[in-house]
Amino acid sequence: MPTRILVLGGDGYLGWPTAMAFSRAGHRVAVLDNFAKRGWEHELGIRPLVPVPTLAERVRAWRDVTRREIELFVGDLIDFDFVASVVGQFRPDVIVHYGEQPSAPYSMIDARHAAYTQHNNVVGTLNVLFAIRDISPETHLVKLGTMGEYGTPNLDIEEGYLTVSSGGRTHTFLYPKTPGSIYHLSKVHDSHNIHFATRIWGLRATDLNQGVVYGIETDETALDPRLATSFHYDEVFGTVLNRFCTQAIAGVPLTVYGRGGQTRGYINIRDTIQCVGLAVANPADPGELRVYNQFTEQFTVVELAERVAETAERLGFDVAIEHAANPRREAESHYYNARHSKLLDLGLRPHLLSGDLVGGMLAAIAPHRDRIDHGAFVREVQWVPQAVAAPTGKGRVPRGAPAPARASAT
Ligand code: USQ
Repeated sequence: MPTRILVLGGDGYLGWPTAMAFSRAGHRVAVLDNFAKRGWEHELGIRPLVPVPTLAERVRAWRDVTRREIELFVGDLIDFDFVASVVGQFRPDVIVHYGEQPSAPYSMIDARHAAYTQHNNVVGTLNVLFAIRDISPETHLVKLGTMGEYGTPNLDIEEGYLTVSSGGRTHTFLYPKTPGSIYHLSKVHDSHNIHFATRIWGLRATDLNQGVVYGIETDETALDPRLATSFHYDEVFGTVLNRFCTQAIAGVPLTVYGRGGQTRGYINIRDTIQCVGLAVANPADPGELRVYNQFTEQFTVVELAERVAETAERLGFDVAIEHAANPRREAESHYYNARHSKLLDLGLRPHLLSGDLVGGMLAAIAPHRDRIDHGAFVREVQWVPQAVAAPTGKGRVPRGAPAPARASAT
């Protein structure tokens, strides 16, 4: 019997490829979205590199190409009645939850964007938890968390939990979190709420603490140009390797922020799909919050820039690396050793960042070179605006930032 899988944020960079992969594997799949990400794009004056048809068009294209159906629910996770009605109607065995505002810079624009991000993400997830509790308590929640929840502590990062001994007694806690943005904090709050729901209500959940994702293609997006995913290279929604590859094709310097010793876990988009598949195939028990650290390799930002530059130069591009002033407040040189063995134990077969892989990304980006907006690379969102550093200054008004688009899923 195919599993019934509901993908929240099914219009997004990861949600859409995940939905297609589950559908192709024979599961019954529904996507839910409120198209908030498309609103944020309008708000900031940015667009994905590759044209992305509407979600309804992509669902139709999927039917044309594969003869498979993906069901579509349009609405907002902030609206509990809507969430409850979808859970009641679709009766998912699994909910894969990508339906959040996913950008650290977006959350740091100003007070409104910070409050919006936390309200949207935390309340949306709370509504999902209550809908599962009240309507479908056997449903397994697979929630996309982030490695950034942990921050960069000066000790090894365990996979979810830390056992502490004090005064002759021992207890295991969720690993302490010291994140570096309001967005990452929203995911920390989610993790605590999900932990509560498993401890107090006996729900089953898996929290995937994912590293920085890169990549433009999956097996399913490659089937037809209409199935492309929303690939961003701009300052707000573009993750660093996607930005560096696009900068290399655009012929502008790769923007390493500060000294570039910031170390993070990285994962290919194809491996995101594998990992979510492994989490779905190995459900948590009732009352359990299972936590996986979902990345495959650690790099500093400088190492990433050098890898991209090396491959791009081999392919005939002229690439410079710029050490730009860091708009963020983060350690630029630090200890980092995060465990990530549980998904490997379940059978993850990583696509590692080889020269060929970078070359493949550059080749996929190159045909869209004329669509690259050089203005989108610009750094404007400051973690500590000058107006804050100087006590007499006034609050900074960010470029074209009206009220954030209402709603939730990406
Ligand atoms: N960075 C640069 N130059 C750039 C862009 C970024 O040096 O042009 C640096 C940042 O300062 C940071 C690192 O690269 O040290 C990663 O930045 P990022 O923008 O790729 O990733 P981040 O803001 O941490 O967020 C992204 C996703 C988020 C996810 C997170 C995973 O947007 O949804 O949760 O990666 S993690 O970083 O492990 O928390």
